[in-house]
This record gives sequence, structure tokens and C-alpha cells, in this order.
Amino acid sequence: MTRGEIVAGCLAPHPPHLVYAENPPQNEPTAEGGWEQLRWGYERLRESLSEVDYDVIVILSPHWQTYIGTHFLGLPHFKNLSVDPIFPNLFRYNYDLNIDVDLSKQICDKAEKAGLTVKMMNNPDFRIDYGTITTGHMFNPKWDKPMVVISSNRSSAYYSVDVMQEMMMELGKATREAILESGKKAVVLASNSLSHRHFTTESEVPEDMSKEHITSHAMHLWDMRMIEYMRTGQSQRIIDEMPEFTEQAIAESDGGGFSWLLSTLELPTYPAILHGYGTIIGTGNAIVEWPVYRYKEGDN
Ligand code: 2X7
Ligand code: FE2
Repeated sequence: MTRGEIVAGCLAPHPPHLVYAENPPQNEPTAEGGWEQLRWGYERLRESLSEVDYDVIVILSPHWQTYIGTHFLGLPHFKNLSVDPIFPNLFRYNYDLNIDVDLSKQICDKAEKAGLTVKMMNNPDFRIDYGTITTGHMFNPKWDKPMVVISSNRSSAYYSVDVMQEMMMELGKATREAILESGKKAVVLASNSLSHRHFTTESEVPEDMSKEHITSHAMHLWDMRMIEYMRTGQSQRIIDEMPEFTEQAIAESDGGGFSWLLSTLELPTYPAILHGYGTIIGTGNAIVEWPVYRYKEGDN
């Protein structure tokens, strides 16, 4: 069998506002636009990958939170209504998604062999979290590729960011090995914001962009620092500073997706492409692509 590969990795944030502002038929609430900088960023990301061939999307969402180990969606098909618990006024999305159960199981088994606690999630009534759905929609609105969906083991809450990161680096290696052995071509997505301090109230018209800005200068500085490291191929520095970043910027990297992503890509030293940056209810969000397909395996 031919060796599989990771063709690209992306930071692909999931504030439900993005789906709300797009007005797709699957979402019940309707909007007058908003957050265009980020939505155009997603357009650029989709365009950038439109000629790249791949079989499966592998995603880790911080809103599927599991406290005992890492879980994987384990049934071929999930269809239901997903409602954002904080923003039910913006996000009530009828989803219909397909899972690559074989690859999910392969990653799950590899992770278990590496010593991680894992579980396949086989409940047909399980509600998929809005992080998975928003990133899934913004990355691939046609939903025409199967997915592997990985939970966020909350080891940063249970232990510390350092422990979380060690576990996510292992999970990243296991994910990578399983993909290579599967013979499939995969895109890996970390579904998270950067700085994550929210406003505590919503404006009367949620898409009123005159009200949108970063919550503080300190959050802005942290976001720009991380983006600069991504754009200049300094993954190791991101990993080294992750505990400080996560704690000081209350960053959504506490869910482990960002560390996992960089590990699946073997800490790339080539520049990532920034497709967009913007704030959503005060949080910092970057859409970033690591174009692995431009670099031969083992060259980076
Ligand atoms: O989940 C989110 C998020 N990460 C950032 C901003 C607003 C809402 O939801
Ligand atoms: Fe979130």
C-alpha cells in the first residue's frame, strides 16, 4: 500500500458567529453579514487548498470536552441539530456528517499503544459540538469529505498546560503515524481561537462591527507574537511558550488542539500562510495554513 500523508495542517477557529454571518441553509438564525475579515480568510484558505487532493479531514475541537482520555467519533454517520449553549440566538445548525471510522480506529489504537487513555464514541444520539461543526462548515461547506473527529482531553484543567502539552504531542505523533500507515491523504485542523478573553455582554445587533475589537492590548500582543512565530516557521518557540501564552492570554490552546496540530506536522520550520485574523466578541482568531504539499516529506 502507498504511504499516506498529511497534505496540509490548519488553524481553523470556530466562533459560531462565522456560520451565523454566512447564512447557510443549515443554520436557523439569519444575519446581515459581519466578521468579513475572517470569512474572507476562510475563502482564501479554501481557495488555497482547492487544487490539493485529499481523502479525509482530521479535526480536534476544544468544545468536545472529555475528562477521561481522548475520544473519537466511532460511527459512520451523524445527523442532528447542534445548538450553541452560549449563543443559541446565533447557532442552531442542522448537521449531517460522515466519519472515516477506519482511520478513527487506527488513530485511536495508535494512541492507546503510546500509553494514552482512549475511547471510541459509539452513541448514535451523540450531539456533535459547535466547534467541530463551525470549523467543518467554514473549511468545507459542501461537507463532501469524511472526517475524523477527536475530543479535547481536558488535561490542562485536570493537571496543567505542561501535562496537556506532553499528552497532545504524543497524540499528534500517533495521529501522524496512523495517517501514514493508512495510505490516505489527510488535512489536519486545530479548531481554536488564539487569545480567548470574551466580552461579557453581546451588542443588540450581534453583527454590529462598530462594537468589535480585541479585549485588551495584552491579548493583541500575544496574538501577534504567536502569528509571527507561525509566519516565520518557529514552531518550537510556540511549543516552548505555549504554557505562558495559554495562561496569560486565556488562550483556547488549553484544549490541546494547537500543540497536537504542530506535533502532527513534526514542528514545521517552514513559513505558515496567514489567511486572515480578526476578533469575535473580543477573542483573537487566526486562519493559518501549513502548506505541507509544497514541501517533500522529510525535507522540513
Ligand atoms: O467558541 C467560541 C470561541 N472560541 C470564540 C468566540 C466566541 C464564541 O465561541
Ligand atoms: Fe471556542
